[in-house]
Amino acid sequence: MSNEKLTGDAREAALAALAKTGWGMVEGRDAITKTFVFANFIDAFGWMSRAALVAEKMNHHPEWFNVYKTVEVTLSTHDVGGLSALDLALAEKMDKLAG
Ligand code: H2B
Repeated sequence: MSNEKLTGDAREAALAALAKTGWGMVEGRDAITKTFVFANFIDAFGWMSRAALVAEKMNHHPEWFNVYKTVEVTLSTHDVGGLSALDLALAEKMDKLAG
C-alpha cells in the first residue's frame, strides 16, 4: 500500500466515510483522531493488543493514549508528514476490531 500523501477527491471521500464512524481531523495537523470507549480497562487493553498486532504487520503505528476504558487514537504518516492510505486502512481495521 502506498504511503504517498493523500490529496484531492479520493482524500475527501475517504475522510467523509471515516467521519461516519467517528473519525475527525486533528486541529492544526494533517492527522485523524478518534476516541474509543470500551466497557472496562481489560476490553480497552485487549483491543489495543489486537490493534498493535495489526499495526506491526502493516509497519504503520498509531499514536494513542489510554486512560482506564478510553483510548484516544491519532493516525498520521510521519514519513510523509500527513495522511496516507495507510492511515485510512489502519482506521478501518481499528473500527472492525472494536466491533
Ligand atoms: N508509523 C506511522 N504512523 N507513520 C510512519 O511514517 C511510519 C510508521 N513509518 N511506522 C515506519 C514505521 C518507518 O519509520 C519504518 C522505518 O518503516
